[in-house]
Parts: sequence; structure tokens; C-alpha cells
Amino acid sequence: NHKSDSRGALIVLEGLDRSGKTSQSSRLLSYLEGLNHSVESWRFPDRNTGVGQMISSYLANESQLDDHTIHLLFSANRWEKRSLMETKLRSGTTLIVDRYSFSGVAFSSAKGLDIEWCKAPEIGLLAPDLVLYLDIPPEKAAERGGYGGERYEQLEFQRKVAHSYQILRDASWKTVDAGLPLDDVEKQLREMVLDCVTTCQKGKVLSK
Ligand code: DGP
Ligand code: NA
Ligand code: NA
Repeated sequence: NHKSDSRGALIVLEGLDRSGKTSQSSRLLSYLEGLNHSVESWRFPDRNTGVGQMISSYLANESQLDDHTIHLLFSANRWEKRSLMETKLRSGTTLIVDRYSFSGVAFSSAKGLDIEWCKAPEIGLLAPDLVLYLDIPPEKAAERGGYGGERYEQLEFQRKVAHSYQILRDASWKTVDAGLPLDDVEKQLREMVLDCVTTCQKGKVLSK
């Protein structure tokens, strides 16, 4: 039965801090809603859970944690949302997700943690149908109205994160020049997203 196979798409936005992911997530949400798609916008870390509050206080420099420990908390924060994520996708809702496992690996490996060790706790989370990379030079991102003052929001560190993302990126990712005006970025993302949503509606299998 074609209809029961129809599901939502798992669409992930990745990029450096200040690359515009949050603005583009909300624009994509409005766009898909306007086309009468069932869609939600999510973000990681989800700071509303108990684990999320620990992450939030770490990012605000209100607590100190070992690099491995915080890595596992970020991962746990994705795991605690996994079953809801699967339910939503299977019921036909598309999820636009601002950061996912790739952020986990990019940010922690930028600190010098072994990249394979970083990937391990992400195994078994749902695989995105589409990864959109908002590509911006770290220097340009830093110029954008300044950073918010959280732990990782420093040019030197963001340069390392950009390097980690280069290592992680593969041919399946779609890259957009995030230095372009917001409207131009949005236009490119719209096409990519619509294509993905349509493919998933036709019954593409959900994978891990
Ligand atoms: P955001 O709410 O998108 O600004 O993310 C908060 C910060 O946390 C940002 O600098 C990116 C970083 N971050 C997001 N996910 C992870 C993760 O899984 N692991 C690590 N180490 N950092 C992450
Ligand atoms: Na941030
Ligand atoms: Na963001």
C-alpha cells in the first residue's frame, strides 16, 4: 500500500555558528507549511530536557565537564528524542533539524578527540534523508553581528570546526554558499528540500 509507506523526511542543517541555520530552518518551516506539508522544526541540543539543561549550563560556562563526558551528553540528548523522531517521521511529518550527529562529531573532534570515538555513540540514530551544509568562512561568520558568548563561539575554535566538517562531508551532502544573501540561500534550500520531501512521500525506506 503506497499510502502507508509515505513518511516525512529527516532534513538536517549543519554549519558553523552564525552560518544562518536557525533563520533558514524557520524559513523552510514556513515554506513547507505553506505547501500544506506536515512539518516541524527541531534543534539539537534540545535544551528543554534534563540532559539539555546540563548541556546549556556547560555552553554558558556555568559548569565544567570533561570533553568525553559532554560529548556523550550531546549524544544522549539526541538519543532521548529518537523514538519521538521515528514516530513523527512514520506518521508523515517532515522534520527540519538544526544540527544533528555531525555537529557532535565536528565540535568534539575539533577539540582533539578521536573522530572514530566521536562517531560511535551516534550509531543507531536515524539517518538523515538530506544534510544541508551552510558553508561560510569562519571569518565571515564571526563578522555577523558577533557571537553570543557561548563556549564554542570563538574564531580560533570555529576554524577547527570548519576543518572537521571538511573531513566529515561526503558527496551526499548538499552544500550552499551561506555567505549569499538570506533570500538566495533560502531559494536554493527550498528546491533541495522539496525534492527530498517528495522522494520520502513516495516511500523511501527509513534507515539508521
Ligand atoms: P546552537 O544551539 O545550535 O547554537 O548550539 C550550541 C553550541 O553547541 C554550538 O556552538 C554548537 C555546539 N554543539 C551542537 N551540538 C553539539 C554536539 O553534539 N557536540 C558538541 N561538542 N557541540 C555541539
Ligand atoms: Na550558538
Ligand atoms: Na544556531
